[in-house]
Amino acid sequence: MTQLVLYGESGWVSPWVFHAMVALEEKGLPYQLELVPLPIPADTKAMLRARSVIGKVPILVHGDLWLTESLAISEYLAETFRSTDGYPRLFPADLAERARARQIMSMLRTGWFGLREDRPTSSVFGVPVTTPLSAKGASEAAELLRCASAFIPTDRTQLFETWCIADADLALMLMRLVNNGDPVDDHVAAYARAQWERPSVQKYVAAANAR
Ligand SMILES: N[C@@H](CCC(=O)N[C@@H](CS)C(=O)NCC(=O)O)C(=O)O
Repeated sequence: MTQLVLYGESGWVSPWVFHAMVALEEKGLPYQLELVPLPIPADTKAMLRARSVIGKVPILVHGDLWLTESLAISEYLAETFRSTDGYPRLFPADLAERARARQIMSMLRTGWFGLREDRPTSSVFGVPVTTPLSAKGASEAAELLRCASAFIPTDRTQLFETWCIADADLALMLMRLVNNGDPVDDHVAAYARAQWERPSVQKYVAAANAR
């Protein structure tokens, strides 16, 4: 098999690298990890831009392909290492569920800046913060919890009958609240905690703890 390389970042706080790494882990694919510091030093940035155009991490390297954008990476992995060849799925088989998963991942990639600022990923993968949410953060948290409550069935700890990569992204966003002791409905908190126990997620968490 052509070697897969994942460029990540050495601070272990990127939700986008998290997404790409969980995707590789869930597929059960061997890959080499290359870590760059954030902000990316100018010479490394120039090298990455020369190869991937967008010099940001995550970058997946597969043969001649240098691919950025977390969603493009998971879709590439899903379409290259297919379930029909025995690889676990990343996206739901059902078209409506797949559309819903993409809707959620897209929603999580736009906005939420107040919540991100108040509850950065360093407070999920590192030390929790104790400062109260700002007005903007609180309003975004309420909207996130409204959406999550509607999307997550009360009798399940995943979005659909089978796990999908949107579960990892949604759980990470929710952990910004759960891990910092902000109020979260029981069934939504149970969902986030259950997702957090997945071996693919724990692989990232363990690496973050070891940094
Ligand atoms: N939309 C991109 C976001 C990638 C991104 O912003 N990566 C950040 C780390 S979290 C980065 O590489 N920053 C370095 C820089 O901007 O120079 C994705 O989904 O992968």
